[in-house]
Amino acid sequence: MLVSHGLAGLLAQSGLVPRGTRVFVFERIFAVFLVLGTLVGVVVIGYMLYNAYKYRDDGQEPTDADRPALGELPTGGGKGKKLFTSFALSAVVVISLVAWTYGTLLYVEEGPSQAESLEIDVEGYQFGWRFTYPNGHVEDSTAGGVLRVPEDRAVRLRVTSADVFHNFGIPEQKVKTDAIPGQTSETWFQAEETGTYTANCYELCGAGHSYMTAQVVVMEPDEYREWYENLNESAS
Ligand SMILES: [Cu+2]
Repeated sequence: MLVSHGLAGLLAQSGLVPRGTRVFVFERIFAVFLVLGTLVGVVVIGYMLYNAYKYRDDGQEPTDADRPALGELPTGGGKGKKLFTSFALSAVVVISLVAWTYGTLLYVEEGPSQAESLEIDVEGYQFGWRFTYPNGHVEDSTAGGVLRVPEDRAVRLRVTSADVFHNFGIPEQKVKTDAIPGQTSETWFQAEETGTYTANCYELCGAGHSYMTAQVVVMEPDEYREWYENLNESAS
């Protein structure tokens, strides 16, 4: 654990770990796995086809020299060099991928600092979502309320539930976390574009589960500030 933490720390400093919104980070992870997976696939399948062709049936009877003797380990040619090289290469690829993904996900888990983010409490209930802003303003999805957030600003969500297990997620923002009664799960996201997104419940929670959606409206920062300040005035 200590070793992997140290490794992750080193990776974080090296600049190899992608930093940005969740959407950016998860897209980067997908791209890295896709490219490496394709590369490994091409090498493995290519080498297999090459050997299938090289050692194809030429119509001749195999001689005893072609067969391994009893107790002899097939070395794969080159006195085990090939075997060792392929094993070492796979180990390097797998270990680097694990370390890199671990470092990247540590960053995603941690998220931006509290000082620079907007905190919103999210409470799930059968069957809707309640959003509470720092000034005490409440938006309730079953009463037509929406989750309003500013563009380009980190939003920290403190998610809980009033009754049964729910799970809050906004697929377009690559954010999803448990909503459990008596417990608070923290997560974050940062929307890069204004627009309307949909939040869903991802834990089968009863007959109205599939209707347990909420709109997420990402606004221009100025527009958002105006909306938020007007709330303050009408509340006081
Ligand atoms: Cu639910």
